[in-house]
Amino acid sequence: MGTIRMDRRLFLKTAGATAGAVAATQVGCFKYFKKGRSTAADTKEIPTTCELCPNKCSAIAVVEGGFIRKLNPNPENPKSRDMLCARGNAAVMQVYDPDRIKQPMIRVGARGEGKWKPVSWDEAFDYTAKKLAEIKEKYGPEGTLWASTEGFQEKFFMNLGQAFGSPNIVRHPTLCLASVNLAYGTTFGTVPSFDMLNSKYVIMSGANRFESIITPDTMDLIGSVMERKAKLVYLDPRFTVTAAKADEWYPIKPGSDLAFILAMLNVIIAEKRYHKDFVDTYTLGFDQLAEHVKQYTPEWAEKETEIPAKDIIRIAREFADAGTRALYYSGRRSSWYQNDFQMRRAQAILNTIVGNWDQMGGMVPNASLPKGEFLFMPWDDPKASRVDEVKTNFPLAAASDGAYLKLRENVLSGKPYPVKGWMVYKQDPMNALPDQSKTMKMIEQMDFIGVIDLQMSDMAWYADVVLPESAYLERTDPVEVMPGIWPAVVYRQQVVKPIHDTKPNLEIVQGIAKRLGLSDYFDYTIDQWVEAEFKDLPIPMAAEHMKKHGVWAATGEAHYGKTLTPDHRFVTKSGKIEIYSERLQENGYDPLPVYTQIAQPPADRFRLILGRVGYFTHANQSNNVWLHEFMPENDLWINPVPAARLGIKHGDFVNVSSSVGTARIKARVTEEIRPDCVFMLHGFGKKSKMQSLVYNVGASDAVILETAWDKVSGNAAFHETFVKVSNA
Ligand SMILES: Nc1nc2c(c(=O)[nH]1)N[C@H]1C(S)=C(S)[C@@H](COP(=O)(O)OP(=O)(O)OC[C@H]3O[C@@H](n4cnc5c(=O)[nH]c(N)nc54)[C@H](O)[C@@H]3O)O[C@H]1N2
Ligand SMILES: Nc1nc2c(c(=O)[nH]1)N[C@H]1C(S)=C(S)[C@@H](COP(=O)(O)OP(=O)(O)OC[C@H]3O[C@@H](n4cnc5c(=O)[nH]c(N)nc54)[C@H](O)[C@@H]3O)O[C@H]1N2
Ligand code: SF4
Ligand SMILES: [Mo]
Repeated sequence: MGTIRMDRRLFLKTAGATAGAVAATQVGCFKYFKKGRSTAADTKEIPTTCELCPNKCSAIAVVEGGFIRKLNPNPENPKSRDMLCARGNAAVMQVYDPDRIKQPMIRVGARGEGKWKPVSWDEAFDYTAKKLAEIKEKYGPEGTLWASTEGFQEKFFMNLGQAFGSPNIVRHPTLCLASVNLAYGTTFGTVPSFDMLNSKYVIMSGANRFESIITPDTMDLIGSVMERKAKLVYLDPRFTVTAAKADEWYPIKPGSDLAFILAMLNVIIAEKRYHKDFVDTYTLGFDQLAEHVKQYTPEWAEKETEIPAKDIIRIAREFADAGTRALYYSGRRSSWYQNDFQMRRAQAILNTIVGNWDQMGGMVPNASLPKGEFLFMPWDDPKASRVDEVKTNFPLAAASDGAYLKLRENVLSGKPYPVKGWMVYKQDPMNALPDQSKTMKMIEQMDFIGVIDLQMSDMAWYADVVLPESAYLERTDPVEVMPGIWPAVVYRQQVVKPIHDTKPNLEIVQGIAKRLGLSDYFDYTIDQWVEAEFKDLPIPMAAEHMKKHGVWAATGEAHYGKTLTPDHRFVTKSGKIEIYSERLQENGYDPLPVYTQIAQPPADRFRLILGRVGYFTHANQSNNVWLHEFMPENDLWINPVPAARLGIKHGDFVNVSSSVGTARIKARVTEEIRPDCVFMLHGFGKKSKMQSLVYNVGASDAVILETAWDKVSGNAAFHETFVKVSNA
């Protein structure tokens, strides 16, 4: 089954277009294609950069008669490795989506009633600025919240929040990768890349790379694992596509990966299979580690993980024998459990003791490339401190990103001060945060909500004003450096003119800024910004090159071992790789990863776990007509044993309920999941009627997920919710 799914799901360099031809006729989008039919003479190929997920692959748009006919991968980008995934192909339908927001709109009915007045941009800007100014007058600039997710134009939005004077910029990392970044950062002083292409032995906790696409890791894993140059050991309570392709798959007991890693450390140290020279030269605290892991035997770990001790011992030996070419892959979405930080720290330590740091086939510190900067007028620092009190709650976390779930608690309690305005860019907090009813309460207590999006997300549906951004294929964005083992600079240029009355984010920001008297801070055009960035690229005729190629990467081999000189100072307190962390200890955390068993579901409940498929990004591509065809509705994975006990048959509707909500969804009875868990995909059960394909279809997990976070990083802990399942 995994193989069949794999064929359909992944790397559909052409399948996106094929699927699209069918879907487009079905939903009446065909007019865009017919209207645009033209002769080959006016066919243009314009390089750009995909914005459908965080990877930013390089693409080449084929434009005929002013219409985008298709997107091709751009082979010049070493990060995307000549690949455009199904979503990347379907970006065409982001432009021609009949459900797109086609002009600015102001709410006229009650929030969520769906009554909108189309307005001019002047009216939308006047209204937004008036509301923000009223809040500033009453509560100070800190009474506003600026929430956004990564994207090349995100910086302009954050800059507006800062120029306005708000300390409350909150970004997506504490819903995503904050704990893994903090764990590797604490250990090495930086977050490395993983040289999967050259690795000989890869272990993955979750990190479903054959579906949750991260470039270049996904393609490199195909190169190494599928061609059997590397062995892949995969731990996941579900049988994912990655499990299907792995050499060994263990349906690990959820939340016990730390026990598995600690037992591997135990074996490798007890059998003296670690890299002694590396440990002696570059690390701090190995002796304390050796003492600490004595208690974590494979036999003990077998009880925690349900992975046989003999396999843990064998895997530990094989891993250590692969030496500097062995990798315990970090994963990206580390918003799993309340002890996530320590699980990721243990991975980092395991990688350290086999000496894979800065080695071919190991963890490699990222290389970067220089680029110029546009110098704009700076603003004063905000006077108030953050509403989420990051510095006191999570002293080691990246304060500039905020801590979203703690922030929501504080906004709801009105302490330390009231927040009454919420600006949102490229984010759907209604679906990205757990416990939708809490997010609804937060919405209800806001005096004003403004959303900048392309489509009527659930968040936009509850907003007061909706400011439609042009799709990435309709705009020019800032130049970005993609650090990595093979770093690249990428450029996104306008492929077609906006087909509706939309604007790029910079112009939306400028429209609001002007009315707030903040124009001086945004006194530039996107072309001036981009020209300044081109300036320091170390290539002749940089602007011409980037416009023609869309990407520039240094040629030649990767350079390993740059940090492997005994006098190299790592950016840690001691200047060494910190196996034992005094910094953690000083801040009241365990200096070495200590195992504590996470809460387990009672017999009548299941743990709800999350993940992705290859053809949707988060909650936001399920309404894309080409992608929707792959999965028109989500379902609940449930193992046949508990399903039989509960009288649930494949295809039955079931109610899934937690302490915060209930969702109604179809059951998918499958052996591809452990009996103690259930799984559902994100992006369905939408409240927005302007997401016509997924409005009220399937269910949203955000309704049932409870609020919990990792103690060190503040990252959401999405896998701590227990649910009851019953026939609906
Ligand atoms: N197609 C696609 N690709 C994407 C994205 C997307 O939305 N769609 N999003 C991108 C982003 S922002 C991110 S953060 C990454 C996320 O990518 P990953 O870091 O790979 O994370 P997920 O796919 O969310 O979850 C990984 C797996 O963890 C498993 N799991 C759950 N609990 C446990 C446990 O206790 N132990 C173990 N070992 N496994 C467990 C789940 O079943 C799931 O299959 O993907 C990126 N790539
Ligand atoms: N239940 C649940 N919650 C999760 C996760 C999960 O797996 N399940 N995953 C977590 C993770 S890892 C992450 S990274 C976050 C992601 O959470 P979000 O950032 O909210 O994710 P998206 O759904 O990708 O995007 C939100 C909005 O951006 C809009 N958008 C897309 N492109 C553009 C653009 O060019 N301009 C503008 N203005 N808007 C655009 C989309 O239409 C969509 O409405 O969610 C986290 N929360
Ligand atoms: S992985 Fe797919 S969606 Fe993400 S940037 Fe690359 S092509 Fe676009
Ligand atoms: Mo993420």
